[in-house]
Amino acid sequence: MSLTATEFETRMNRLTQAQSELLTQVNQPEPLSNGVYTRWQNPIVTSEHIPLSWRYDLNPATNPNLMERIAVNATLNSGAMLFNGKYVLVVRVEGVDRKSYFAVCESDNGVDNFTFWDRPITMPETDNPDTNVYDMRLTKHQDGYIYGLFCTERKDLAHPNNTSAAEAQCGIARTKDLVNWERLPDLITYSGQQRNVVLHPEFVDGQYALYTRPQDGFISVGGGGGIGWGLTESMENAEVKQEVIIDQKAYHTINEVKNGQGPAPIKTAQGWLHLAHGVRNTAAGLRYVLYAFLTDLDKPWQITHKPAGHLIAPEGAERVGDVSNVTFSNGWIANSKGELFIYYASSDTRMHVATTSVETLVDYCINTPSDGLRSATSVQAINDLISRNKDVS
Ligand code: M1P
Repeated sequence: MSLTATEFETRMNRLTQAQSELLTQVNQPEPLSNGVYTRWQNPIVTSEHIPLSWRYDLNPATNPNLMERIAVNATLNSGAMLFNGKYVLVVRVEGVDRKSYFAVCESDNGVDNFTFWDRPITMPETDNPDTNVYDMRLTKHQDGYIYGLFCTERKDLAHPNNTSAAEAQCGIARTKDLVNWERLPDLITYSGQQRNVVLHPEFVDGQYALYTRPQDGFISVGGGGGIGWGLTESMENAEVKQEVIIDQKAYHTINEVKNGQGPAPIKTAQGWLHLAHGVRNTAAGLRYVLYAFLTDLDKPWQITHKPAGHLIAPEGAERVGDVSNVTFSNGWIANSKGELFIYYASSDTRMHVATTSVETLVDYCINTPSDGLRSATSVQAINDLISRNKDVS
């Protein structure tokens, strides 16, 4: 039984109306923040934000019941930048077929009304086609290009009979307009696999600088891991011959299992401001949280300040999704007023925003005690604070 013409039109109107209400919904900050950052109440990009014309065949002759033909499972880990005065996200859109692709959406104010551009990004491929691409980090580099570094995942041919065996490497593309992308050869490193690779925005010693994340396997970083650092003479044939670990994973911390650089760092007078994710194990599985740190202005590979623990961890409804107990960020935007928009995904399912300022986050990095790695040192830090507070009253 097909819909009548009137029923088809009514359904079309209802779908259009529902999406229009979602896209024009005003977002509000949470009323009381921790003083470091403020979460905003509504998720900013969900699968329901994806344009109807990407999901529905709108022709009554070929889709008389106006069924969704190509559904979207999740909108997650998004690169971010200011572009032509708009707050722009390059969203990882995951279809119900489990394939991810990139799509650009924009907002005037960075906190609501994110609307997708006409079409998803058609990302060119190398001679070795990608099975899946995801988690793009955008870097507006000194050389004039906007680079998108992302994970390209392919079947691990060393294990032909294991249909879960995958290999992650760093795909590289560049653009000037976020629509037309030039695909460059994948990054060559001498680690088994790579994910969470990020391009530093400035040349260092006349070379391109990369934050890497060497890993032995697809999920497990194994004996490797930590946030790495390496230089390459060109991005056209990027090759990091030597990786050094600049932020180790460490026992009984938020990044005991693994970690990874988030977006490209932001330059401040006090150093480079970084956001990263840390992963620990729990009886309920892995827990992904976000943390911040500062590196030296002239030596971006040297950490100068690193607060203990997480900056952002999943809360409330954020805790549940396709991969629960995850916060992940690969995009943030500092505007000309120094306001900072942290874009993060919860539980590999939808996008959120938290706002702060660059100045506030630098203060947080410099003045939050670092991790003493033992319960006794944590108590010592609290006692020091209490003592100083007694002098205040
Ligand atoms: O599922 C959580 C995250 O897992 C991976 O991150 P990492 O490489 O640090 O383990 C990625 O697949 C990421 O996309 C995902 O959000």
